[in-house]
Amino acid sequence: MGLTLTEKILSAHLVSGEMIKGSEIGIKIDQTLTQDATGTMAYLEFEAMGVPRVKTEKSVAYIDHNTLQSGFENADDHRFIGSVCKKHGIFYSRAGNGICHQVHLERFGKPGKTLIGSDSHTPTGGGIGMIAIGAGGMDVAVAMGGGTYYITCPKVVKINLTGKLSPWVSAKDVIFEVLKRLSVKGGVGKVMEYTGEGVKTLSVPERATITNMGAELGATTSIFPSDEITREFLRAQDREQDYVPLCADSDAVYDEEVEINLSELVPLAACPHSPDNVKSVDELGKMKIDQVLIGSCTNSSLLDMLKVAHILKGKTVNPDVSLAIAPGSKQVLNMLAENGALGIMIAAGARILESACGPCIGMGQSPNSAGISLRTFNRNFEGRSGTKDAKIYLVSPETAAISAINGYLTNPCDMGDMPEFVLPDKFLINDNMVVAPIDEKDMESVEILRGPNIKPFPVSEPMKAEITAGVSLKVGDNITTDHIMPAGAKILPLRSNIPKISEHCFEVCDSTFPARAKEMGKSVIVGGANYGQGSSREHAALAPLYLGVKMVLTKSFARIHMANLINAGIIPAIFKNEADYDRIEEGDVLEIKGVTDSIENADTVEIKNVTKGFAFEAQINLSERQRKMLLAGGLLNYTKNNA
Ligand code: MIC
Ligand code: SF4
Repeated sequence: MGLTLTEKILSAHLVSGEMIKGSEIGIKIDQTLTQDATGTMAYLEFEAMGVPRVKTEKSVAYIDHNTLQSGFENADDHRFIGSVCKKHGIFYSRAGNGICHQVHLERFGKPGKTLIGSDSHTPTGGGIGMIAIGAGGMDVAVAMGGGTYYITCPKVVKINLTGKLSPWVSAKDVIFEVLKRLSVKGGVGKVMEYTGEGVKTLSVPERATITNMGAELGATTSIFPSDEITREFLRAQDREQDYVPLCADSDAVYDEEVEINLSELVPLAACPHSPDNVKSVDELGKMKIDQVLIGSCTNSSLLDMLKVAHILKGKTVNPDVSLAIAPGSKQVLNMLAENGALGIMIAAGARILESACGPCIGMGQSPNSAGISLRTFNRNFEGRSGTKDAKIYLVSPETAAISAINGYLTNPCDMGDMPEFVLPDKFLINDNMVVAPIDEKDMESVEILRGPNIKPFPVSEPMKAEITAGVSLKVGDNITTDHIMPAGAKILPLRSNIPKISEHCFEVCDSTFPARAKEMGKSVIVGGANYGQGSSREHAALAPLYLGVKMVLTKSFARIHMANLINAGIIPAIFKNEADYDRIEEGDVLEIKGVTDSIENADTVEIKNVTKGFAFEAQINLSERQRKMLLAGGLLNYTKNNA
């Protein structure tokens, strides 16, 4: 029986477990990446492990999220991360060099390698045939120290591409189509593997747009084969030596199959407030818009920007619209400056932003009240833009650019013929903003520079035999980590300070939660299905931990968040009977006896609702290792116990 590409790479990196779908496997990690909003915590955790030099083939720290610097906090974090890099053998991509996923694809990713990153869009690397997975900071810290990374051995979904995209239809529309069909929880426990004749019609940046936004499916990752197009891309990046041809066996067996005929796709948009709320641009009609933002790790490649410049050429941004553009990397921005495309954008009236995440994570450019904003980004969760009542529509760069000119949502296909956009034979290569690791002998004397906002992270205690705790919060389905631990310009600077940031925990749902949870001392959060979808931020587990949350009880969890809860020592429990969700209210007192026994030996725990006077069961379907971790009080205690 032939193997899928996913199975080939995973089994080549397997260090524990067996390749049995649904069981836990441990894999060796070749590369890691961090960004600054999750990086400070990840490096504090790495320091706590006491490993002098990273043991990966390559670890890179990017500064791209917290670049607004409205106070000293972010700059202090950058300085801290820079000094950790110097001391521990990590490449340091300075602020201004670009968004982690874009730069990693350009300069560091390698087909066939494994990469984990403390950012959920790490699967961008699947665009060049990597197994690239988003993870919590603590998992990345362990991998940097040479430790194994654990995942559930995924099912593999074949996404068979046929045909060819019509002019002005974009890679973004491909992933919208997948999201429309599978939903934001359709990918949990699965890898999306793209194959078929249509693959060779897509360039590397287009493939990367698709794998990047596969994160929105909840998938473990997404991957394309590494083929001649990958070779061309790497050659143009002066990295042909990193190329290896990789694909699935012709008789590979997949768990599920999805057919997409690229020729049949039309421009699509994800409507508020979820990336899977997909409609066609035509269906939405000529909606008047207030803002257009082009950029983010999904759509900020040179190819995207060249298309945008072509559309803007000789035009002026509509007087009722604000258009801002953030090229994804210094390489992209520099090339746009050299080939004249940047001049075209400026002349049209675009507001050029630095190469960073910026408005994608609410760092500036919040829309006006009830504003309608078209964005080429990957997430449109409520409030993420910084304006609670804004309506965010996710669209392709082509749709965004033409709409910015017209002032209303426009189908780019109305533009008629499309010129051929080709990637250059050679990208502009200048890695001067990446600080390489220093000589091993000089590393020890490096001083770590800590700012006053950098506080120690909370560590859980070993699990107690009995938990009696009140329900401090009850929420519904599809709660994102942007609900649990919001980002944005005001809160992101607190990422290194868990006591402070926890005051904003669940602010979007119920601003009284932090005080209540603290007052209760110990508490349980009750949630619906797909709890914790979205980002990899472990702050969404560390802040609840700090506030005394002992268990999160839901209908189901998103992958990264569930791992982060276990790493933090919080029990992720799932209602055995979903109807019990309706029988619990905020304020109810829950009693769980024999917690340690159940975690050690059973797949369920019995929970008594003392207030309402009934008992019910919750599942704790965990691996041996996860059970031990919970008993020890989280990954750090567990690692120390085992050292
Ligand atoms: C996001 O897009 O939500 C982020 C900000 O990049 C997060 C990471 C974070 O919260 O720092 C992610 O995707 O993991
Ligand atoms: Fe940055 Fe946005 Fe990409 Fe997250 S999704 S890494 S915030 S650009």
